Amino acid sequence: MKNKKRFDKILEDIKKIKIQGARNIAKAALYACSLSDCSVNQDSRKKLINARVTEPMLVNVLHKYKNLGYKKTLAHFDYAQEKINLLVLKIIKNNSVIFTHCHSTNVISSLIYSRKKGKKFEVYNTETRPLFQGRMTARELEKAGIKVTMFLDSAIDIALEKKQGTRKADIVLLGADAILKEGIINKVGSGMIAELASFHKIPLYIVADSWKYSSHHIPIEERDFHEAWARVPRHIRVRNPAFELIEKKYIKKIISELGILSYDKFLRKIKNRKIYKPIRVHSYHK
Ligand code: RUB
Repeated sequence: MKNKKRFDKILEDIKKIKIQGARNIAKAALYACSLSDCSVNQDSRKKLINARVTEPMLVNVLHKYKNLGYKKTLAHFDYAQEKINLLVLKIIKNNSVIFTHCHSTNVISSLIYSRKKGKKFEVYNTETRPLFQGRMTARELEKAGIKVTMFLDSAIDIALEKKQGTRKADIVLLGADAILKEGIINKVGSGMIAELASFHKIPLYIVADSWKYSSHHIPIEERDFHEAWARVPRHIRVRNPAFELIEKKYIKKIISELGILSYDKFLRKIKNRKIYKPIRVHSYHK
């Protein structure tokens, strides 16, 4: 396949969520960027940035590509994940119940790593309508020998609290699409999980690569309502927001390659880093 065709295919796969999750999207965009050299080709750069608007890691990675090139930028993904794995291993207690939502590679990889290192725990997760990313999570964890129980999104309270035969969750681990000054953005449903976890006194940890940080305003993607109801009767309005903000007050710690840090410590640490200086990209604020 010629580079242009490959670029278009990756772009389409990102838009259609065949490639999903902040990290996979950023990785794929980095590769696509290398195919069309988007450090000079502004049109390709814009197309990638606008493919999923709630993904600052994608923007940060394209910015890094300009300075570091493809291989060095790519190397960051594994470097950060390895660090995160070691930290998550530390906080997981044997025989615990871990709750997660949607499909986060930062979370899943660290759980699989902990399992490989001999930690025994089980995972409760949600199906994550309308696109059911939770099923992918359940399959990947099960394949790695982790006991998984999947719940309907509307059964989150039952999954978190000891109710109707469930165990109380010990911790909640959520990924992030964006880490902002005021809180993180993650898959819709995460806000309800954060509030319920706080109500039940279950600590919520965000497991996320620090390259998801942005000092910009990040728009929340609203997707086509047909994803939620394909043949919706006329005159019924369906909303399909893909993400939502979780205020920092609900977050116990952020686990990134920078350490296990309180929200404010994370922000202080990140402030001095070059990559996080405001990145000027046309159309980013649309
Ligand atoms: C995926 C999602 C994930 C974050 C983090 O949403 O919300 O929790 O992107 O993922 P979608 P990762 O399926 O709409 O892209 O840890 O893999 O970066």
